[in-house]
Amino acid sequence: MRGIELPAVMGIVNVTPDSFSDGGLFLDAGRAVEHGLELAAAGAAVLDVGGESTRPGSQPVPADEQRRRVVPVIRRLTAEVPGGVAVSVDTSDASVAAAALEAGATVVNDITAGRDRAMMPLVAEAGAGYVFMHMQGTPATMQAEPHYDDVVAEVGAFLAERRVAAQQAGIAEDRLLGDPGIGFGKTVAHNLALLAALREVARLAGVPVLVGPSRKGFLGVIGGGSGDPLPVDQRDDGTLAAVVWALDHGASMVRVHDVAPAVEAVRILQAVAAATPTDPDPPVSWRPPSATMVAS
Ligand code: PMM
Repeated sequence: MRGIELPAVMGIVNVTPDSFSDGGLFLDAGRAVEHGLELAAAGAAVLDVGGESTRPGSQPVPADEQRRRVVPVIRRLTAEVPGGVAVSVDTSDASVAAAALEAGATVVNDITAGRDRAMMPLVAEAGAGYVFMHMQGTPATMQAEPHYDDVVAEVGAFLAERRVAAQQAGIAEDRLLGDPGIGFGKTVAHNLALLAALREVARLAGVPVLVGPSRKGFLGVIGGGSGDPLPVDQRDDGTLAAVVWALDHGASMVRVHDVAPAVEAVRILQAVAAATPTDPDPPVSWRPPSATMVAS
């Protein structure tokens, strides 16, 4: 896999009839490719091609149908993006991952972090990149009653354990990205706790972290204030807020539908960081004058 400078933006190309925010839009391979080319032109470093919706309540898509959806799109994207772009396949099925790698993908994005026992050995053998994500339950049931005693510690420990498993399977550490799995078996409060403690999650994971807040339900709930939750098509501003927060609190990659604003956010955060002086003599305390001092 070609090295990717971090932080970076992963653009979402869902070749599905029912993904929660763009279901049906890009089911046709030609339209999916066109969309992927647009995301690459907008600055995506990785294009994540998926043939199975994982929205809450969704049922698994058979492997042959996933392959039918993603393989032609991956083949064309890897051939047609000027200058090349890394393509990942969003699947938890090793046979789909194998076909995608064969078609030119160089990364596997596995939302189950290796529940298919063939997945990690396959990725190791191919020398591919591997995104492994935390999820409580399965997409069909995960939002029924998510429960954690300490969501940050539990998700962090899971990612640490899966990182070790990936390394033991032979995947090089510098090809791994961990993902706390925003919205996958998590309440609004769980998602917020994970974002708030993202640096700690990354520390526990022991590898760079990818975050995928794009258009997810918690943004609708919070963005809507005390009124109704915002519908999916009104969550892009909230997504950008979450992206900026994540990038500024330890995320190395963000997975989004709307790539251009996230790329702009990366540029601006990097420019501000580069301009931030390192103060040789920082103030150690500040005591506003008391009322009596001001009077005298
Ligand atoms: N979210 C979705 C699908 N795949 N993969 C990773 N690594 N992280 C995520 O947060 C994630 C994912 C669901 O969103 P979509 O249906 O809009 O793609």
